Order: sequence, then C-alpha cells, then structure tokens
Amino acid sequence: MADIAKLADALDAAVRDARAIPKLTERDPFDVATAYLVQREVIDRRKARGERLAGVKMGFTSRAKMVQMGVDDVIWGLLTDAMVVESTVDASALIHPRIEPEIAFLIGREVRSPADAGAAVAGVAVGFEVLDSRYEDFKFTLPDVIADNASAAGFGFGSWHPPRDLANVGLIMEIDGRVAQTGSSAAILGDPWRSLRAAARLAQEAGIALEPGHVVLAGAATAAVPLPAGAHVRVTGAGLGSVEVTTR
Ligand code: OOG
Repeated sequence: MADIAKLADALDAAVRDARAIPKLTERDPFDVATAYLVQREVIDRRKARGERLAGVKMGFTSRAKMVQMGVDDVIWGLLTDAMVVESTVDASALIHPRIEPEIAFLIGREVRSPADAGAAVAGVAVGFEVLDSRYEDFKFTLPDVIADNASAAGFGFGSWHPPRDLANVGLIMEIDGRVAQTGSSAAILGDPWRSLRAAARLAQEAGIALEPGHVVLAGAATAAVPLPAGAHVRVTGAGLGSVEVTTR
C-alpha cells in the first residue's frame, strides 16, 4: 500500500526546495485514485500553512498537451491563493517552469451540480498557467502528475468579460514580442464550457465546493513553452483582451 503521507512529503519538499525528484511511481507504483489522495494531502498541507482554495484547473483537455506529455486522460488539480500571479513570477523559486495559454472562468455563485455550472459563471477571461513539474526532466506517468497537482505552480488572468460563446477563440502567446504559440479554444475539449462542466463533475465527486470567487482554468489550448527568467509574456484571446506577466 502506498504511503500517502510519505509521497505528499516528497512533493511538498520538492516545491519548497525548488528541486526536482525522481518519479514517485518508479519506486512505489500507485494508481490514479491513490494519486488524487496524495494531491489532496499536498493541498491540505498548503492550507495548514494558511493558503486558501482559489479554484481548480483542468489538465490534458487538449490533444496538443496530451501529445506533448504522452498521457491520454483528462486530469485536474487544485489552485490556491498563493498561486495567483499578479504581474511577476520569480522563476528562480521554480524548478523548470513552463507557461501555457488558458481560458479562465470566474465562479459567481456556488455550483450545485455539473448541469448548473454554466449558470454559476460570472465571467470569462484569457489567462495563463505556469507549470512546474516537480519531477526530473518534466517527465511523469499519469498517477505521478496527478499526485503532483497537475504540475500547477501559478496562474493569472486578464479582465473578466460577461459569459459568452467560447467555442473558437483565437489565442496567441507572445514571449518577448515573438509569437511562441497560437491556437484556438476549440482545442479545449472542443469547447471550454465542456471543460467547466467536467471540472464541476470532478469537484462534486471529490466533495469540493466551487464557490463565488473561485477560478476554473479550462486547460491549455496549445503545448506549454519554457519560461525563462527575464521574460515578458503576453497572452491574447480574441475579444477577451490580454494578460501579461514578466519573470525575474
Ligand atoms: C501537466 C498539466 C497539464 C494542461 O493544461 O493540459 C495542463 C503538465 O503538462 O505538466 O495543465
């Protein structure tokens, strides 16, 4: 039987020391259900240190990401307020950060069921996610990446817009003025609203309440790119404006 506390300790220490660790399944294989228990335990530790749940993120909702990372199932992770990026990211506090464009949803009232999730959304925005796998070489199996909270390290979003059709929003991610990735929100499960409903379903199954003020990241529309120190990144979504971040 996997030792949840021990696995959570290893991941928690990797975040705090900004040091990569070997894949946890290498020594001690575990399944997806166990991986989610580890994820929960890691977040519980962060909460015990004063962090609050700020939302959830969906992962591997696009082909580009599945192919990039060699996995084939949708996953999710938990976001805390300490992961919110206002305008700068300290890359030196991370292991090997990457960034990817996102569509974000702002929850306006408690989500009672997956079917109710759309009506509970108060706003939509273009966003980004900073990923930082705690594993060596950014390589993992599905249970490893789930235990590692879906590589979540930080996230940001532009200004909120009224809920709208998001089936084909053009997304551009520029790094230092050069286009690094382009894509369409259609890459996110065909429509990011589908990803929102999937998040609501997973939250319900996990007994986690999606509450007013929480943010749901629908998942990247493109592959992620390395995020070096001293970079300036801008992600623009057609009709949604843009969001910028610099690294130091
Ligand atoms: C895991 C996180 C995947 C996405 O948007 O697909 C993800 C990773 O690639 O490290 O967040």
